[in-house]
Amino acid sequence: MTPGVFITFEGSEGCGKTTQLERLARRLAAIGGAGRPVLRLREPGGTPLGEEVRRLLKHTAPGWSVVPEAELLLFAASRAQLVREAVAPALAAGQVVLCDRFLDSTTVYQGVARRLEPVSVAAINAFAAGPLRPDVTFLLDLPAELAMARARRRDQSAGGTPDRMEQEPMAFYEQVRAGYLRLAETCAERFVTVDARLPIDDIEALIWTQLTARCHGLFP
Ligand code: Z5A
Repeated sequence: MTPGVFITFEGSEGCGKTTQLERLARRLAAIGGAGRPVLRLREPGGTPLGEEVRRLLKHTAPGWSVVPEAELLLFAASRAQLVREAVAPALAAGQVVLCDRFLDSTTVYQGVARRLEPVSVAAINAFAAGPLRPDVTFLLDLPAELAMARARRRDQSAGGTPDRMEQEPMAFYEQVRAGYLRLAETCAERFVTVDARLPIDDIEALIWTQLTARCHGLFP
């Protein structure tokens, strides 16, 4: 483990990552982070440059095309900045870093669902993130239709419309889900897969139990 603790949340759009990241941040705040400051980040984004890349990726001007290769490199650019500007310094200072998505998203969305060559995706991930990997990754697993329905309900109640990444056919999100489940099996030492159909409170409790067990007494 790094001096700090790096925790990431993964899963399809609408699976509840942000909800659980916020719940975990609150729990940690309630115990004063067990003496460690808590930093909340998201991908794409998390730095001024990354937030600009996020805007480009999600709200591409009408009529623009974004080829999968360009999309991959934009996600990687945001991550390269985030790792060096925010994640690595925070971990070196012993902080707890909570990140809404990280390089597993690229492995699955660009490598599996967009069908880019996995070897190239892995090489670009390695270039962007260097050797940094999360200590624990919570995968919130939800059938694609349920996940999209949740995301749609949330967008409608906030008066928003689907962004560029939310307009793929259902088969795309089914591939995302299958890709994540395979990746979690391959990297079983750091992945915790959670049934995201459970009530929010139950998922929160489960994540806390898993985290405290895995971090060997770091958090009481
Ligand atoms: N992407 C990529 O392709 N490659 C990459 O390398 C990276 C990202 C880093 C980022 O979108 C997009 O970029 C994403 C992947 C791609 N695109 N897609 N598709 P984003 O950051 O805007 O959004 P997101 O990360 O996909 O997730 P989200 O929409 O913010 O959803 P969420 O955080 O997982 O869910 P939530 O907001 O916490 O919950 C959604 C709703 O469900 C909300 O109303 C909650 O109250 C409700 N909810 C949450 N949990 C529950 C439970 N347990 N039961 C019932 N209802 C619940």
